[in-house]
Amino acid sequence: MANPIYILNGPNLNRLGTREPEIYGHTTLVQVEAMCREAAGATPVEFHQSNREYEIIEWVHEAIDAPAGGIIINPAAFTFTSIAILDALKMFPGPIIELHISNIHRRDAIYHNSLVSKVATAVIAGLGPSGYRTAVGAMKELILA
Ligand code: CA2
Repeated sequence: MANPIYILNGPNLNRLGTREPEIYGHTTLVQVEAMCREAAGATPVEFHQSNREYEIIEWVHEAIDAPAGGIIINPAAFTFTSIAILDALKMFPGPIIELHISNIHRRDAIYHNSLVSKVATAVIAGLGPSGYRTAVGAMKELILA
C-alpha cells in the first residue's frame, strides 16, 4: 500500500461554500474531500480540518511519523502567522504543496507574505476548490519522481 497523502486545512475552511462564493466558490469541504479521494485513487488520503493551530501541528507530526508520501496544506489564516506550523513542516522530509483556493497575491497585502511558502515544494493558488484535485495529481507525480 502506498504511503498516505496528508491533506490539512486550517481555520474557517469547515465553512467553505457558505460565504463569499465569488472568491471561494460554492463547493463545501465535504465535497472537496470526496474530490481529493477520487483524484488519489488507490493512494490513501488523510484529510483533516481544524480551527486550532495545535491540531494542525499534531497532524504534521503524524505525517512525519507515518511516514506520509507528501503533505498538501491549506493553512488558511495560519499561512501568514504561524511560525509553529512552519517549524513543524521543516521536519517533514517529503514534498509539501501549499494550496490556496483564492489567488492570495491578488488580494489585500495582509495575504501576501506566506510563511509556509518558505518550506513548500510548490504553491497552488487561485484555481478555486478544484485546485485540490490539481494538488493531489501533482503530489502523486512528486511522490513517484
Ligand atoms: O484561498 C484560500 O484558500 C485561503 O487559504 C483561505 C483563507 C484565507 O485566510 C487565505 O488567505 C486564503 C480563509 C479561509 C476562509 O474560509 C472560508 C469560510 C467560508 C467560506 C469561504 C472560505
